[in-house]
Amino acid sequence: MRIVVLAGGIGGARFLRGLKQAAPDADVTVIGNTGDDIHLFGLKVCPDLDTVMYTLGGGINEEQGWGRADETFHLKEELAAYGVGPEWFGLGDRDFATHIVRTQMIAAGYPLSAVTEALCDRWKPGVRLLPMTDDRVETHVAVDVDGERKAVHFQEYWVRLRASVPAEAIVPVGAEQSKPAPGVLEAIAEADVILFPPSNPVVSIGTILAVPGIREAIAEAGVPVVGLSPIVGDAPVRGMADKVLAAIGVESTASAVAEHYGSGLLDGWLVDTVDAGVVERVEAAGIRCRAVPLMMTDLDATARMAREALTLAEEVR
Ligand code: GDP
Ligand code: FO1
Ligand code: CA
Repeated sequence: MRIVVLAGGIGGARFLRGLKQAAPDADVTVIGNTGDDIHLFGLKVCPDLDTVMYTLGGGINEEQGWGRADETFHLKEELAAYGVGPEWFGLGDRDFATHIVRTQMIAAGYPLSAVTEALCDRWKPGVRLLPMTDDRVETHVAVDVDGERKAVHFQEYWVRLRASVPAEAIVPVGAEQSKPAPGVLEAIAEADVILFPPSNPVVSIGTILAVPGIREAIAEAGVPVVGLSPIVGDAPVRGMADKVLAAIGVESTASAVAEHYGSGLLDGWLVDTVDAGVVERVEAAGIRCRAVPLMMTDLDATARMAREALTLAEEVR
């Protein structure tokens, strides 16, 4: 079975671990969000691709969900001693090596997709990890700081400001001119099922869908598209997805997110059992819906979620 998964960082990566346990023989292609990418200290950092690669490859800091296990921060401290920041972004020594290799290969002319493949040669994530595009796309957030409107990089909004200032717009800068990376449209066209893990609907999956051609390819693939809600009990399970949903005028409920994707894209939607009350509403929108436990508390629970998603895919096929 060929499965395509659109993934952000932590939510996507943890779900993929469960999917690999649930369907060990499946051929899984992950289309990763690169809108979170940021250039720091002259290096290209791809947080969501790295989170997927480290999580599936066994190098992730499990508690934090991003960055490397056994990490140290000597390089960051030395830079800070020179007054060189930003200090608000925690790049560790081990993680720095990834960004150095990536930046060096890009400077040598390799596209991000080839670089990602090379990095995965080391980590062996057990999935085919493709960036959504080889082109530069950067999510910016229009914020209001003391009555003044300005645009900040998504990482500055998320990590430095902790989404504490009102976001007025979320803009994937460069997306309109970007092209899907090699293999992305082919993987979608050849998929037997397409899954939206419980990733951020706006700045993870929304950004991937903003690459021209990807949304259309999914809608036209003619195979089941099933998603899992990142919103449980009217709030994100972790992070601040409610803030970016508000910025695009979508309520933080499991049903509103399903309706936001819409029946033109989604065939099936899983909500948590605490949200069983919205099943009827989602079905009225033309999307088959089931309420099942959706908390990724451990690998077995996550694998059960993946199995439920694949079962729902069979039902809507
Ligand atoms: P990010 O790039 O690191 O923010 O990760 P993603 O975009 O892939 O996923 C973020 C989303 O994962 C958040 O909106 C969370 O609500 C969701 N999430 C995290 N853990 C869980 C969980 O155990 N269950 C569900 N249903 N969603 C989760
Ligand atoms: N998230 C944080 O909340 N604080 C950090 O200092 C931080 C550093 C960081 C470094 C590398 C990396 O791959 C990810 C990192 N993240 C950090 C996570 C990440 O940038 C965001 O949580 C996601 O992009 C949000 O979608
Ligand atoms: Ca992310």
